Amino acid sequence: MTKPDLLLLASYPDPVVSALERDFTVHRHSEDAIPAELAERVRFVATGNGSGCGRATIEGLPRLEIVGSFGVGYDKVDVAAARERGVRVTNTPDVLNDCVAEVTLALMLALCHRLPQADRYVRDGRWEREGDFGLTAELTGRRAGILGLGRIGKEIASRLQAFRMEVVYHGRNRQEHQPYPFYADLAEMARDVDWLVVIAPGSPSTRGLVSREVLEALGPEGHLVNVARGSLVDEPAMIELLSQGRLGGAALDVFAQEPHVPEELRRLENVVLLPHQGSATHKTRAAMGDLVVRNLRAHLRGEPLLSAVA
Ligand code: NAP
Ligand code: 8YV
Repeated sequence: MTKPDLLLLASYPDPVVSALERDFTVHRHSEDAIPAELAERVRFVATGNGSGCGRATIEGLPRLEIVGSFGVGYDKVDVAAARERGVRVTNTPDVLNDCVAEVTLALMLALCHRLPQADRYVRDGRWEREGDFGLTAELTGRRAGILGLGRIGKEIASRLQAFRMEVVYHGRNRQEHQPYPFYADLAEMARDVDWLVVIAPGSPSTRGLVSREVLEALGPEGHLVNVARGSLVDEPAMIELLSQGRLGGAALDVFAQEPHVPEELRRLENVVLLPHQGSATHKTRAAMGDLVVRNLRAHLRGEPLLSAVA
């Protein structure tokens, strides 16, 4: 029996492509180079992992039924365009919560204890030549404010508590049954915390939420952690304030124009920078890939989707 065509718009790990190939004939193309004859007949799209599926693509695939996206954040998929056409969209929630929470703590520990600098100090032979590295700060007893106490935010919160940090949070809604104090105003929370941890979705409603005002409220003793999306933070203001010592430090996994990271930011000593590694472990990426495949396969078989956003 012929397998249905699937348009793969992203770079997927090889085992995930192999799993897709069990049920589909996989065609790899970028959004701007989809062959016309394939566009006419394709019903399945797989994307994510840095790629998206924009309105023009959705509107250019007349038989499209479903877009499976690799990642919990689906800000590069035009969900409104999909809904208008009755196209289903799936993402990969939950399977990456532990990994992203772990990387968040790793970033915070690295920034606080200056681990990258201390490692470089040993490698460069400076310990032997110049003596001790110097003293750093610690997380214990400090207060962290979480912007976005969702699936991942809650896992971060419990790990911060294991470090005996005080946790508060901001979101659009106060959540019942959460032990953490809620702030309705983000700038007010930023003023009151030592660490601001950003883990809300990238969307029109969160764009620029971590504004100059919020960063100034966080202040010279404050630290920003962004594991969400670069779009949430006013990046030029952040770089300016970090350079002037008006923001204490930043630990960043995500940036406004990935993979571009501004030179000025890369030169700063009070930052730790990761290349969007939040979910990048063998175990978690395999689980994410598996969920993409199971969603697409479920649709093919007329079964309920496992994690639909549209
Ligand atoms: P989630 O469960 O949907 O949680 C999102 C949280 O953000 C909710 O608590 C929500 O609370 C809050 N929120 C949404 N819109 C908001 C707004 N306009 N203002 C303030 N708070 C808002 O999502 P998740 O699974 O935890 O994932 C969160 C995001 O992390 C993803 O969308 C993705 O962008 C990012 N992420 C990054 C990596 C990485 O590799 N760095 C990995 C995974 C995920 P309210 O509804 O009460 O506002
Ligand atoms: C991944 C992510 O980097 O799930 C998300 O929203 O940002 C990360 O898990 C990405 O989606 C796949 O590379």
